[in-house]
Amino acid sequence: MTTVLYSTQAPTGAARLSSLGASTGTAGSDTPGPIATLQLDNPRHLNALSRQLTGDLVEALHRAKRDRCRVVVLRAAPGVTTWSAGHDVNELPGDGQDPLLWNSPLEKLLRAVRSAPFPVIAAVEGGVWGGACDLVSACDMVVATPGATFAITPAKLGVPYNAAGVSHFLGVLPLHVVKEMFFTAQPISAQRAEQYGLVNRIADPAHTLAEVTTDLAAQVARTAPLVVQAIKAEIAALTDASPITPEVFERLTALRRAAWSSADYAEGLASFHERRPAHFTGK
Ligand code: KGA
Repeated sequence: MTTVLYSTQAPTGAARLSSLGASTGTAGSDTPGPIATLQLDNPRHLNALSRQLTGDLVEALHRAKRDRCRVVVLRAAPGVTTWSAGHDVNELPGDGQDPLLWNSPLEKLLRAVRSAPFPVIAAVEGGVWGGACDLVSACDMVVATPGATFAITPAKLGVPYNAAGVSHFLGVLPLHVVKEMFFTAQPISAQRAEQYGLVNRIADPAHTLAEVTTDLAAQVARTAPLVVQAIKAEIAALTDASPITPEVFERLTALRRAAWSSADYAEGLASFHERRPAHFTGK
């Protein structure tokens, strides 16, 4: 059972969603269209970014590459109130390990989006939480409904976010907004996200999110794919560049280790499971 639906379509054609394993072309054809749509499809778990769902998304991105798609749309089912609840909290380690290791499933997914040879457009409806906000930030463009919200929640859960993740947010949002979002863990509206440049377009009520997103994707699909691929790689290389000395890296790691091995980390996870606010003591 996959947790992602996959389809391709021509810029003017209708999408036909299927489970990831099934063959799919544009409606009425077996030839893949240039626009691939990946739909998060685990509503029972609020599309939490579990090992399975992140793995399915990476596989779907590979498939879009094999299908020679020129642009990918990443969305949830129409009408959801939660686009994704973020990292699957049940899969965060409780045994003194770094919760966000380089090779963790979410990190692999973020790298797959950033290194994909085509633009990935997030089509957002509902709440985007924690690691899902990182995923949306890793996308190349974002279209949102007026009611969409975005929250960066590690400080609410006691999870010391890693420097790579923080740098992703610094790449798409102003400094003080990043600080506000990390330090308060409160959601910001789609309107604020658009004002800051995280969101490219808000779908106005006269058009559906799918229409606005497909219109944007169709424009990308008509441009020169090798140029788009090269420029995406150039932008990634230029925005990834952040000089950190080994000493600074070690200091940041020590600060993070102190957090993930603290009683507060256990308290953050316990508060989530017990559905109560966390009481953090700094120990
Ligand atoms: N991981 C695993 N299960 C989750 C989950 C998550 N991130 N979020 C929600 N669930 C489960 C929840 O335990 C419940 O399970 C079900 O989904 C419905 O949630 O039915 P069960 O077995 O009890 P709920 O809370 O009843 O739904 P709701 O009232 O509609 O509220 C939806 C939201 C999204 C507002 C609420 O569930 C919520 O606040 N979730 C946590 C959001 C969050 O803070 N995510 C960040 C996860 O951490 C993360 O990404 C990292 C790595 N980080 O921040 O550093």
